[in-house]
Amino acid sequence: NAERLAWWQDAKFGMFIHWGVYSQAGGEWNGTTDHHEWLQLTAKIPLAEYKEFSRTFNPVKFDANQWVAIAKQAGMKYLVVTAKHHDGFAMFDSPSNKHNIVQGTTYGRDPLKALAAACHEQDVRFCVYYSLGRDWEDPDVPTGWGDRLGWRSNLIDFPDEENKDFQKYFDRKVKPQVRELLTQYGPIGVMWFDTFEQIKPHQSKELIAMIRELQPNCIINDRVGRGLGDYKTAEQEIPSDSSSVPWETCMTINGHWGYNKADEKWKRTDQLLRNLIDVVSKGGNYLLNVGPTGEGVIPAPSIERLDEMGSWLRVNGEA
Ligand code: FUL
Repeated sequence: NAERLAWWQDAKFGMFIHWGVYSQAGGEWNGTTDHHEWLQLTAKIPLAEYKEFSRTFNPVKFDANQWVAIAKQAGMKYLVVTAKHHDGFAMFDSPSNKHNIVQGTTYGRDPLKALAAACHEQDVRFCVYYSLGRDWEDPDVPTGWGDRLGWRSNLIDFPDEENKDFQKYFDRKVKPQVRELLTQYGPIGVMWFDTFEQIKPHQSKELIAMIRELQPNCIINDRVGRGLGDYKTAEQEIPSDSSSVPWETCMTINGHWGYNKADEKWKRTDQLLRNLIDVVSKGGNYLLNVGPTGEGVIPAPSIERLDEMGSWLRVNGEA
């Protein structure tokens, strides 16, 4: 474990990228403006309509080399991109499930291929985010717990929450897609799972075993299942003490993960640097998020801040 984690603990600073078909909306749907990567759920969009909307996704300005260069010059050593978020839409070429960017959009290409290649070229570790316990395209994903069962499920298309069978979804979608991610893009630095929700320990263990078999050096975060994985994930907060367990804080650079055009809550560069220093001083990693637009552009205020962080690190740090 320590050996596997060595590069990552040394890396300390990474770029999170929340990017999906939802990014096109910029957070706006039928006059309401606070949506984000949860658009399908929060705007109550039926799957068929969401699929139509996905069709129009065409990030003509997407430039993988530029994205990676932005991360690199900021001093970031790895990049974690949303391969599949809660909408269940694969932002990669997924032969096992049609709800994906190659088959389901005007764009018709695989941006993860380009990002993996650019990362390889620029010596930044390529990592992927995968929403495990929430998927609004598959009929068999019960979410939540107790009397909040169905809390984050697609109950519009699949209302029969009681009869959902996680195992079916796990066999039909999760395992094939995780295998695709681990075999189509060369080395994956981290499999960054989100939302363990209803997964059972034996299923998490099966997934971990598969990852270890395919890519023994791949690091797995704890959201693969309760108490499992290689490191602890903190979201939007920095723990008050250091810890002996490897950990990472992921954080937004403004107020949203996915692109929201009305969000002006940009954190100041000095605050971001203080956060980085705070995290690193406690032995953690800082995974700072950007939310590119539907066209594939990283918003200018994000680029500015990352530029400034990189300049500061070149003078004061080890970047
Ligand atoms: C959460 C998700 O629900 C958010 O959309 C985001 O991806 C964040 C990093 O993790 O659990």
